[in-house]
Amino acid sequence: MMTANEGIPVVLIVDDVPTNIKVLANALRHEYRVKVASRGEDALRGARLEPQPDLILLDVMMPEMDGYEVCRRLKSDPVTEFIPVIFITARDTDEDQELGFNLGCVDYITKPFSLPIAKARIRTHLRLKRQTDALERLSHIDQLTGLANRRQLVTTFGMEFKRAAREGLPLSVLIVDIDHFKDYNDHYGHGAGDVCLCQVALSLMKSLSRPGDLVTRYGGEEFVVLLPATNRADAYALGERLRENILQLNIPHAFSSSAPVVSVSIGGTTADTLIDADSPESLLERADKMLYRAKEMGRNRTVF
Ligand code: GH3
Ligand code: MG
Ligand code: MG
Ligand code: MG
Repeated sequence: MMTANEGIPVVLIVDDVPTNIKVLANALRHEYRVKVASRGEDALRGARLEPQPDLILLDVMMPEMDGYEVCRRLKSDPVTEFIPVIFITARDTDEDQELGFNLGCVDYITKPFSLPIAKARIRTHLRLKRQTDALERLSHIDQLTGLANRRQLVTTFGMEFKRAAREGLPLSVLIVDIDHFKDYNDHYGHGAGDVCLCQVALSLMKSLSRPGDLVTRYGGEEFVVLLPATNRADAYALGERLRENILQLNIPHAFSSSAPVVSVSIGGTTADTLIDADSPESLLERADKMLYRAKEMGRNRTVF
């Protein structure tokens, strides 16, 4: 997955002829951040390096690796596959252009070309890229709390699960559920309920310290915390810390039987080494069973 650039778009120009690069770079550098490469290998490297390009202008005829091959490799690398490519080339037959589009380019500009028209097409594709990035970001974020959402959890959990299996590392999961939240809504109002959800979300986020940890809003008043490379003892201790930090928010909840303030129950599970029968779903099920037990035992506690 690639990270989107904030602010000025980054354009990578790839051409083996320095004057060609100069012409394009001069035309674009006032509007964009320009990166250049004169060889296919350098282009592939430059496409992976931060800041990643938002658009690649790709010459076809180059010694060693030609532009078509560069495009093929960009599109088969998950890190670069979504960067739009525009060919700019003297290879102008229908077959050439068809090949270019089949390889996944978004546009094909034949030389000689009109600079204003090329710039207009570049602008169009950068606008589309910005819109796609914005939608991509939104699709993984919960609107109310700003946390990652369930869709993001599914993606990340799948990746972390595979990684844990490959590297033989433990993987822990927590489900955090607000206690008596229906009563909270009923007595304080839905608006106050929303504010409470945001405060709990922020507390969870702030309580996690490792960059690999992920906290997501899983559903209404339920949050799932994914803890890669974390053993049972550490995951339990973290659960207790999350729970205590939420208690300490001191959000009054006069209608809760577990505490006079908003509290959470946490169900957790750890796969020390993953076995064949395990899956992200089975781990979540186990955590959910533990959550149920925590509720039964009186809430405001962490159960593994
Ligand atoms: P328990 O202690 O057993 O978890 O009880 P509970 O009342 O928290 O559980 P229940 O599942 O009965 O109720 C969950 C409540 O969460 C009901 C629903 O109205 C509320 N809720 C879910 N999503 C939102 C939301 O986005 N905003 C607000 N304000 N409330 C929400
Ligand atoms: Mg060339
Ligand atoms: Mg619930
Ligand atoms: Mg609840």
